[in-house]
Parts: sequence; structure tokens; C-alpha cells
Amino acid sequence: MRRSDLPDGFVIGTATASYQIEGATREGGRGDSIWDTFARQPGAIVDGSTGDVADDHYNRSEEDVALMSDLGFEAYRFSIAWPRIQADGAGAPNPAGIDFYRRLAESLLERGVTPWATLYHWDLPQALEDKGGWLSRETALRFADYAAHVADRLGDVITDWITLNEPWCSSFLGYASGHHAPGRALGSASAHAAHHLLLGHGLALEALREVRPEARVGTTLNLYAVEPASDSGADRDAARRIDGLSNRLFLEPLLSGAYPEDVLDDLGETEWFAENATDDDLRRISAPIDFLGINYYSRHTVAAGSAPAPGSAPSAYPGSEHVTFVSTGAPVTRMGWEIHPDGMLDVMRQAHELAPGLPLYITENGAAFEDTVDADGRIDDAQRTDYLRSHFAAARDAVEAKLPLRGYFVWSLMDNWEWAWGYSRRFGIVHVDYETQARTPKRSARWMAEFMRG
Ligand code: IFM
Repeated sequence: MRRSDLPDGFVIGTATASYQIEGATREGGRGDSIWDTFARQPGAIVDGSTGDVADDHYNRSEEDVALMSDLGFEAYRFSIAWPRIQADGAGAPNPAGIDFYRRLAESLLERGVTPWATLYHWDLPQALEDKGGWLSRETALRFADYAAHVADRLGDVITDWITLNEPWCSSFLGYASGHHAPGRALGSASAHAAHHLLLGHGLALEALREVRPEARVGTTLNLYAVEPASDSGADRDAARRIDGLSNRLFLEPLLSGAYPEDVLDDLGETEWFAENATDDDLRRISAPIDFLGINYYSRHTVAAGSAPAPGSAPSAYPGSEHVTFVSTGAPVTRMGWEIHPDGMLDVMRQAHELAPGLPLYITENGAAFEDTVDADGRIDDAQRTDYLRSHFAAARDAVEAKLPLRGYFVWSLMDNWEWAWGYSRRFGIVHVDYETQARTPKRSARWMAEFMRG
């Protein structure tokens, strides 16, 4: 697998997200986000940590930009923390917040790294959650207002924009299972959050286009390859349901302008969507985008099981609680996620069939493994290196199969705060010593650098 196996112009970048790396949660006039509140709740985060310090990137962004540029990355996908721009989710933008991201974008440009900004990577201002969060339609309007401010202040230094990161997680981990902030377990009503997130995307897209007609705007979904455990009708129905809730509930309104009826039916939400997801909303949600971002990590193999016992933990798949996730025996990462590079082609094909010609980017791909630092301070992460190599080969196969894949961003530049797993899971190609904040490129980073150099 060589760099030259990928076409000219194929973008290779790396990705992070604000709450996972910035720290400095009380600096620069930043307000609280739902993750600040959630992380403080006893038991919410496995190691009891918060993102208060994380990688201290807020104070070390110059060093981190130098690091990624020295490794040879051409693009950097980061996210803008909404509560740094509007502490309470409304009103005039906070100059200190704008300045931080302007300096970041300028230092990237000085080093020839293209900034890609995500507007929402899960850090909703707590003040908006207090008014209903994504269950409220008003949050979508607030999001568009925030997008317009950011485009106005930063659109001269940032051209590539991603509205949302992984609305499945925001909706179903946030409002169905409660594993993520804001930690609510509301069953099928969590699908209302999905609609308001997608509406927020549509409204933000409109706002960005109005303020910066030259902007390239897309959105990012986390898509899974989904297979039935057997050919039985019940297992195939389980696969239909999980593909429906994970993938089609987001792909179809965005790319075809309609929600999948079978999924609304599984959820028992047909009536709510008929009344609330208006034609006008769907017109906005399906307005043409410049690209689709896909975060690909794994495959789900599923089977029909029995209804969960009373008192079981709330599911992230409301209405499909009887479905079980089956192990195929294939190797898994430290997250327990099956390693299945070919699934990356499956999800690209699924998107491509709905929107032929729409450019696709893998906006995240990577893996957590147990890293050890040897006596010389080196981190020989052979498994992560293999994971990346096999997924780059899948990217090459996608290009050869004429899928419109235009770029790939590795998750993640450096170890960071992995949400409900706190600091216990490391996805970085650069090791972070959380005591000293020292950054050390792992073997995977050195492999990436050689690969990018060709
Ligand atoms: O760390 C997350 C990221 O924030 C969103 N996509 C998946 C990654 C790994 O879990």
C-alpha cells in the first residue's frame, strides 16, 4: 500500500474534537457544555475524569499544529466549541473564542495544512439543554444563528465546514441510552432529537451559504456495516432495524428528502414525524451538500433475541431492544469493536447509491488499543499501525471501485478524553502523557508520516 495508490488530490488529514482535547474549560469566557455537567455526575465516566484539562490543547495549539505538519498531514479536522463562541448558546460571539480558532486556522494555513471545522461535536451549551436541548426545535434555530456568527468571523480563514458530527450519537446515546451527555433515557422520543439535529444541519447549511457563498459544506455521519447473523427472516429483520436506526434514519432524509417509514414504525414515532417533520424541514435537510463525511470504525452483526428483562439498562436502539449484537470471532479493538476494513466500502456504497456523484470523505477512522511505553519511551503500536494500513487499503479499493472517495482523516492525532471512557481509551497516533502533557509520536504516526511522504 503506497501513497501513489491513491489519486492526486486525495486529502489525508487527521481529526480531533474540542472537548476531547482543549481543556481550559473555564478560560476565555467559555460557558459550560452538557459534557461539563455530565462528566461531573458520579458514575457517568468510567474513570471519574472530566475534560477540564484533557490535552491542554487550548494552551498548546501551536505545538500541536507543528506536530501534525511535521508528520506531513495536509488537512486537520477540529471542532469549534459552541460554548466558547456563545457561552449560553445565544447572542453576540465571544471575541476570545473567535480569536482562539482564528489563531488556530491561521497557524494551520501558515504551515500549509487545510483547516476543516466541525461546528458541533457534541458540546451543546448547557443553557440550551436547560431549555430542552435537542428535544426542542428552538435548539436548531440557535444552532443556525451560531453557524452564521462563526461563518462571518472565521469564513475568511476556513472554507471546509462540517455541520454535525455523528447525530446518531447525539440522539441515541444522549437521549435514549443516556451513556452520553445529557444522559437522558427517554426511549423512542430520542428520535425527536435526531430530527432537530438534522434540521439544525439544514438551517446551518443555509446560514453558511448565505454568509459565505464560497464555503464547502457537508455533514458527518457515523455509519456501520450491518450484517444479519444468519439468513433467517428474524435475523434479517434485526439487520434491517439496526441499519435503519444507525444509518438510514440519517442518510435518507439528508440524501433523499424523506425519513424511512419502516424505521419510524419500529420506533412508534410515525405520528410525531407526520406532525413535526414538515415538508419544509425536509427540503432544508436535503438541500444539496458539497460532500458527505463518513466516520467508519466497525461492523455490527446482529440477531433477533428476546425482549430484555424488566429493569435492564436503557437501550440505544429504542423499539429494537430485542436485537442482540453477536460476536463473529474476528479481532476487536480495545473498544470491543470488530476490525472489518471491507465494511468501509459497504457504507460508502450505501451512501453512493442514494447520492451518486456526491464526494465522500472518511472524516474519522482509527482504533483504540492498549499502548505500552517501553524503557526508551517508544510506543510500538503495531496493532494500530496494521489497522490503519488495512483501512488505507480499503480506501484504495474504494477508489478503484469508482466510489467518489476524496479523502481520509485518521482519528485521532493524539490520545484524548474518550467521552464516557474518560482517559482509559487511547486512539491517538501520538501518545500523550497526561501528567506532563508530553506528546510522543507512536509507531503508527511514524508509519503514517512515511506513507504520506510516499
Ligand atoms: O472519540 C470519538 C469521536 O469523538 C467521535 N467518533 C468516534 C470516536 C471514537 O469513539
